[in-house]
Formats: sequence, structure tokens, C-alpha cells
Amino acid sequence: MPSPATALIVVDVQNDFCPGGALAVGGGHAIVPVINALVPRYEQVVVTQDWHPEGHASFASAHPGREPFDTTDMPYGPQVLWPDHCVQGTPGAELHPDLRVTSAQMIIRKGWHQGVDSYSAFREADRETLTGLAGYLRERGVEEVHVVGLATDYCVAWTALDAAGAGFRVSVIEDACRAIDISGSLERAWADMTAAGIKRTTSGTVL
Ligand code: VGL
Ligand code: ZN
Repeated sequence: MPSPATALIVVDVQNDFCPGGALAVGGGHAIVPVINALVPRYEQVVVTQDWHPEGHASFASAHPGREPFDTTDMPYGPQVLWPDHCVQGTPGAELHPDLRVTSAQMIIRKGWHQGVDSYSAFREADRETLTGLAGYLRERGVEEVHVVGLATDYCVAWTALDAAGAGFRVSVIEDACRAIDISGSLERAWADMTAAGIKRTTSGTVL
């Protein structure tokens, strides 16, 4: 059993990232039973939702002539352009219906600002705007976080890297994640996470 000073962060297990959704991650739904088994082992559970306004700057549809999965330059740096996904209040933005996270006390919704994406649950893509999650966790005595969810190479990796940057010990539970993996993004994400001292574990170490 992880100590009460370890929080589980469940990243973006939403309909749009599961098969049939707008930005489906291969096998995204397969992690739901794994996460459901993990959740009762933690006293502190944080859930995140990608939560974009209509016409969000990360949507290819907001950039005439551009296609999903192109990259563009935003004021804060390069940005992959995505299909419209996780629009606030739509069914695609809801958590997967089989996900059991009723014990979670904190839900972070991110990607809310029209012109700024936010893969990370801690810090938006401008790298300046904080969500408040680090302060919340610190005030609650959290020292370590375990990260699961979708997608390994985007929102999970950025969340894990920012958690490490904020001073938490971090593990990513690999079998409770699935990746988008475009142009080597998954391999790069693991290299970055390893370099940051993030542990790559499996659910068996907790269950
Ligand atoms: C995500 C792409 C765009 C994610 C969110 O949850 O990994 N990826 N928005
Ligand atoms: Zn998004």
C-alpha cells in the first residue's frame, strides 16, 4: 500500500481519448480496469480532464489550411495541432463511463485558456501559468506522485516532468498508460522522464 504521502494522478481518461473518440489513443480504454484497481490503494487521488473551449488554439480547425497532427509555432513555442477534442461540457470531455474515481477529492481541468494548451496538470504550455496543483499537493503533505492515464507521451509525460520539477518523487505506472506516439514522441518522452529521475514502474508493484 502506498503511504498517505503518495498521491495518484489520473490523467485525462476521457471519452475523446478512447476508441471511438475524437483523438483516440490505441487501447486507451484498456487501462480503465487497471486504474480502477489502483485507486483504492491511495488515500489521495487527483483526476485531470482536458477541458478546452470551442475553437481552442490547439485545434487544427482553428488554423485555416492546417491539418491535424501538423506542428505550428505559437508565441510560447511549437504546438502540435489536434483534431477538435475534449470541448468543455461535451460527451467527449466526460471521464470514461467505467472509470471508478469516486474517492478523488481534486479534479483539475486544463487547457481552459483559448490561446494556450496545457498537457501538464501543473503548468500550462506557456510554461508560466500554474494550475495550483503543486501547492495543493504540498499543503496536503504529498511527497511522491504516481502518474497514470492518457497519453503517455503527452499529458502523462508533461505532468510527470513538472511534478519532478516541483520537487516530488515521481513514478509513471506504464501498464496504466497508453501513448499517441507520433514521430518518435513516446521514445523521447521516456528518455526525458528517465533523465529527470522519474521511475518507470508497473501496477504490480502497487497491487
Ligand atoms: C492530450 C493531446 C492533446 C493528452 C491532450 O491528454 O495527452 N494530448 N490534448
Ligand atoms: Zn487537448
